[in-house]
Amino acid sequence: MAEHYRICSICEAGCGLRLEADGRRVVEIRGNTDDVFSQGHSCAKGLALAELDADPDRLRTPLIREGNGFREASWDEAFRYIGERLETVRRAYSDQSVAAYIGNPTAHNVGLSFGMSTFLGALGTRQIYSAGTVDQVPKQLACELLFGNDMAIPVPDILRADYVLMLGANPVVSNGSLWLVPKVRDRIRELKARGGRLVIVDPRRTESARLAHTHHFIRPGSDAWLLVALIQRLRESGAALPPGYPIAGWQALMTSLDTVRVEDACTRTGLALSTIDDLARELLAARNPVVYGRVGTTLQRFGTLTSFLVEILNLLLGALDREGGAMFPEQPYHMPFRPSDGVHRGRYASRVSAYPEVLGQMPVAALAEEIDTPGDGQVRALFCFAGNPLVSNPDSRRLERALESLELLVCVDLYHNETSRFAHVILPGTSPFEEGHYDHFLGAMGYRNAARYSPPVFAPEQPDEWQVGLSLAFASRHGRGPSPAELAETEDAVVAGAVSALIADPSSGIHGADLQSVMAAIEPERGVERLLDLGVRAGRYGDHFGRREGLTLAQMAAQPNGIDLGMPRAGRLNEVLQHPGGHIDAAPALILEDLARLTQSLPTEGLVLVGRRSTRMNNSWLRNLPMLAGGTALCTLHMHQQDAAEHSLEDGDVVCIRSATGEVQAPVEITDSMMPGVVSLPHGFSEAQNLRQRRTRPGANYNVLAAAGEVDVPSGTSALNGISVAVTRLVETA
Ligand SMILES: Nc1nc2c(c(=O)[nH]1)N[C@H]1C(S)=C(S)[C@@H](COP(=O)(O)OP(=O)(O)OC[C@H]3O[C@@H](n4cnc5c(=O)[nH]c(N)nc54)[C@H](O)[C@@H]3O)O[C@H]1N2
Ligand SMILES: Nc1nc2c(c(=O)[nH]1)N[C@H]1C(S)=C(S)[C@@H](COP(=O)(O)OP(=O)(O)OC[C@H]3O[C@@H](n4cnc5c(=O)[nH]c(N)nc54)[C@H](O)[C@@H]3O)O[C@H]1N2
Ligand code: SF4
Ligand SMILES: [Mo]
Repeated sequence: MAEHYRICSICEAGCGLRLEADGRRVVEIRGNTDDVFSQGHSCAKGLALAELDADPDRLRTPLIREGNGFREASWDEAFRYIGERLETVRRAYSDQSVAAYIGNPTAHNVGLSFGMSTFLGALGTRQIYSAGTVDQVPKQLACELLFGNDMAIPVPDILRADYVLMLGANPVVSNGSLWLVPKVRDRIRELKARGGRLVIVDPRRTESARLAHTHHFIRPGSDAWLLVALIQRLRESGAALPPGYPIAGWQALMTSLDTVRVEDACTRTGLALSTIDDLARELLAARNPVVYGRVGTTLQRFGTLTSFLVEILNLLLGALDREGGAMFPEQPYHMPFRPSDGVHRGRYASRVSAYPEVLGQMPVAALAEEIDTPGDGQVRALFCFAGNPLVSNPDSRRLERALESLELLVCVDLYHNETSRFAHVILPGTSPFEEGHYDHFLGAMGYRNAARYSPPVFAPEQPDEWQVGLSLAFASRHGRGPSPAELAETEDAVVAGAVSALIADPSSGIHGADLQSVMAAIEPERGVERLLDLGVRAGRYGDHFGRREGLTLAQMAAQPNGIDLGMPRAGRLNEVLQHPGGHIDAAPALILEDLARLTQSLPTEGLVLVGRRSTRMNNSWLRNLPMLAGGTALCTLHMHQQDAAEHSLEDGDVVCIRSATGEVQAPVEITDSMMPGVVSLPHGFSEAQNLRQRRTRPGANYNVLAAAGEVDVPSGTSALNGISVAVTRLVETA
């Protein structure tokens, strides 16, 4: 038996795990109690990683479509097939007829993420889509507008806060999002033990709400009304923007907000005036208040405006960039900021519905129509990296027909999923135990700062995902996969490019260094680890290649429990602000315009649908592992007793849920945890069979109900929460 350490790569909590292995087989997994960041935390999903690793249904060989099925193929054959088809499509149409979709796990897989980026660079297409526009892009756009920096995302300092107002987030189940907070239950208990309060605003009394001091129901999509009302009430009570924030447009924003009537906020949110007054009073009285919003505030009609107002409220409370407030944590890896050359939105638009580009991508709301609408620039080929858009994106039925019509669909995935039923080639991803792990994308969003890296537990039995990305980049140029020497050459060129970029970057620790000596210094690391070593050593805690004492990747690898880097530092605004004037922009035109859209919008009528997550799934995957069967992973429609009575429904009745876009079926679960008038269905399920995941549990695909055209206008992000639905009984209970 051998003991190994591994950071779980499934979600943002990044739990440190301790594995017992018998040769190549992991026989036991436990949370690592010595981990400086996660302190022993783990959930059922992390513990099921051994099952995932050993799962016979996990893909291990490339598959090529043949008739109605797939046949196994060699990597060489798969890359040649892809290279040739890609060439045919580009010749027949154009570079813009090739699209890519970036799925959520790429954010937790540094090899895949960096390899894929090289490939996307080689493609040169603007048709780039990602799970971001069914997730966090509104928050990133809000930060881009405010700070000129979409990656400057404030995080609640839960260890020092004494009042946390949380909108549309359920960290007890999700383990935090754009906020790395393993063991959140303990953090909430500690907050309460020191006399602090967690207040949750959510149309469902969630698992987190049960631990909170107070919970308030809110009508879906109406958080912006509440936030404006709170800002008004606070100002009426004498609160003013604390001095010291470099800010432009504050007064202009306040004048615009004054057009909203607090009484209207009550009608829209369903909150009593006295509740809003109480919240305002409590926020004002708190010493260290902080406001945080997540999926419920981004995946809705006013995602950008709501995310923006969360930070405006944090500013008014003096919480932004202050201890106990909404802070900007740091990570070892040097993540270069985007150039501060204006807001990265609307520099071009999508072909069919003219959705503005957002942070270099197209909203997924445009994906199906870009594929199924003929004309110049029509998408004919799609590369899908660790994603399952057929289940996670809106209007699944239309997207299904669109995917079926593609001339080339390539999926890189651990499993055969709903989307890859229509693939021409499926390339298997590496088992999590066969790749190194470092949270490069989200590392600067921790509840405290830490340096943590896991090397691969086992040597990969196939090309790792970094190599797959580089090989695809090679195939897109040469029509075939690379030889080992060509792969090494491609890798060297990519690494040299990254070194040059850091040398040219004044914010990196190796600004102006010599290319050859840096290349030589990172030479001992291989694969994507070479890039990680580079980024760590050039970063905030790095050794700057001998310019000072500091971290290297090897040092991090030598500390399997991680290295604690302390509490987030206050006063980082000047570092993160990227607007040319070095100020916060409180009144961007996009936000002022959207405020008008809010006040002119009509309330949603009738029953309204929102989503929920289960501890035993991660979005659409992990539905197949025996350890994760049962429990809370049930695809039921949660409904309040009052609504059930009005619809003559009983617990367990199978209902048809109908929206303007589609219909699905699910059993009803009557519960007082729902706000009357709001029903909840988890996302991630589907009815599809034949997925080569023999044990997958079927269920209703939520996103069949979601209209592609319903978006948060500034960001194009899909409004997947707050869908008007009709619910009718389908089958009598037995
Ligand atoms: N209605 C509704 N829809 C939603 C949401 C919601 O709340 N409600 N949430 C949205 C959110 S927040 C997100 S992030 C998206 C997610 O949307 P997607 O990213 O499109 O979908 P996932 O279900 O995360 O699928 C991930 C796929 O990656 C594969 N995979 C996992 N790990 C790896 C790996 O290391 N390598 C490779 N190659 N493949 C891997 C899995 O097998 C799975 O097939 O869904 C969104 N959709
Ligand atoms: N177990 C598990 N963990 C996960 C995932 C998973 O699928 N399963 N997914 C991971 C991913 S990709 C992400 S992005 C995170 C998401 O992390 P969270 O945002 O914490 O997760 P959700 O559970 O979707 O919480 C959203 C909440 O918003 C509420 N809500 C819906 N509409 C509204 C609204 O209009 N206003 C308000 N105030 N609330 C609303 C819902 O009822 C729900 O409770 O979780 C991550 N962690
Ligand atoms: S909470 Fe669960 S899925 Fe998330 S990192 Fe920890 S063990 Fe993995
Ligand atoms: Mo997500």
